[in-house]
Amino acid sequence: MAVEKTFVMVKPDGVQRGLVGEIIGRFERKGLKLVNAKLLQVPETLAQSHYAEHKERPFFGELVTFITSSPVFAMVLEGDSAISVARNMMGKTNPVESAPGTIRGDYGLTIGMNIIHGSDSAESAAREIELWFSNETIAYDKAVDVWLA
Ligand code: RTP
Ligand code: MG
Repeated sequence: MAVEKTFVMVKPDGVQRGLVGEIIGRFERKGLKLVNAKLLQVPETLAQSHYAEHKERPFFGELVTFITSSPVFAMVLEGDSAISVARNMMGKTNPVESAPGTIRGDYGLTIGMNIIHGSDSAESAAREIELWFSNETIAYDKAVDVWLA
């Protein structure tokens, strides 16, 4: 298993509903490590760059309006297979189809407000960590927690 970094963001609906702590707690208990995090109001240009792959889709305008509507909580998580582990914990894009036990399955009901974003591949993770955090992450001293993954 390879140690990976992934970009995860609690969307405006998740922040407004007070789910940031619950979501961070789930990832921490799973064993993923926070290596950067911030609460921010997303500028329109950042939202458009982040969702550039969807710019021709009919929901693109709504998506950018939603993501820029109120603060999001952005973070970088690190751990073994972090990208797929985080995606599995989030559940499917449509919360109606997400299994109970996943974040979207437990807390969401509509595709437009599905609480959380997570990088979908190694390429996306690299692009998004650069875009949101200029690649700045904490490198923990492994000697202090040698028994943790
Ligand atoms: P995300 O990028 O937010 O992590 O979500 P995802 O990979 O599971 O889904 P993706 O296909 O990348 O879609 C990005 C976001 O666009 C919204 N969406 N709306 N109205 C619609 O049919 C529709 N389809 C997608 C969702 O909020 C989705 O998370
Ligand atoms: Mg996506």
